[in-house]
Amino acid sequence: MVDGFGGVEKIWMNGKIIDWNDAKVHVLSHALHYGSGVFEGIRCYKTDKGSFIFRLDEHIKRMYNSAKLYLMEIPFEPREMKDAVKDVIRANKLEACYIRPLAFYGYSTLGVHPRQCPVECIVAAWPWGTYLGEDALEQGIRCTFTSWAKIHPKMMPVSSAKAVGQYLNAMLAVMDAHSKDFDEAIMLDNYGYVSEGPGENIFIVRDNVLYTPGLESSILPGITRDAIITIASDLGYKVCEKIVTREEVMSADEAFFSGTAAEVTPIRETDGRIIGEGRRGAVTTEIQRKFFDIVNARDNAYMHWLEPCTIEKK
Ligand code: PPE
Repeated sequence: MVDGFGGVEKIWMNGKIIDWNDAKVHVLSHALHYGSGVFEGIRCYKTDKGSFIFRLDEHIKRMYNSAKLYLMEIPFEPREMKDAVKDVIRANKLEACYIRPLAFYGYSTLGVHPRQCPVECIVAAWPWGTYLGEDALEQGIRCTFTSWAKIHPKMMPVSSAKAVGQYLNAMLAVMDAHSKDFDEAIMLDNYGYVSEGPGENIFIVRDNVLYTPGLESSILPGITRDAIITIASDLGYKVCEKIVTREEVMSADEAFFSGTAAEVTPIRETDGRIIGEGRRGAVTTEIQRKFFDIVNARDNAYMHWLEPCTIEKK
């Protein structure tokens, strides 16, 4: 008997809510051999006004676009996938959780071309606290520039698709950082410019202006990144998407990661260089506070980013 993450008991698989322990695939499934899947990471927040899923439509839209780029046909409508997300949250009575939809080529034949392999879909959800450690959101984290370059869009559609196999590149980066006792890696692109973290976008602050690498730097254009650009602009900050060099990160007044799992995580050091004052800076604090106000339904101006999900109390 396997325990579900955080005691979760149910998973949505191919249209049905089933027991966590029954959500299995054959070892000769195509995705296991070739990384042929597309996925999303979404968060649902428990607020004073009920539970809300952050930017669900945008995540579902990105998932279908990821599938399109890999010529994969998801055998459910986006509307059904949205319902699946809510169904799995409700089935587990999860007031706050991380949600993982995944579509992948399953079991039929092997060989790189997926041919008649069925496209299988799951949506799992479980409680997931801070991504980069207990104190990360307040104290900030220590990063290293890994020597593993981010995959270039000429090699795979990294700037639009969130695909399973692409994360081998990210895995090497994280393992490299951890082996050197850093909390997280920062990846450079094929040309040596700053790209992103293995699972996060990066922002720096200099003289009260925010800078973040653009699409030309092999980034996944994160939905949180998009939210941060909007939030910062609404707060009156200038936000500039441009090529960012490693030394600009090292010399910045502040730096932070953004992402669904990472939320807004300050970066306080890279490779022995203290960033700013070595702790969460003033601009990061203001943006982070606004972000948490928004996801916790405390800011009426951004309620259109929140999808309600009513959950029966346990
Ligand atoms: N870049 C990459 C490579 C990435 O994987 C993510 C999300 C982001 C940027 C931020 O995108 P968004 O979540 O839309 O703001 N990474 C997901 C996976 C994390 C994991 O460890 O698994 C996430 O945050 O859910």
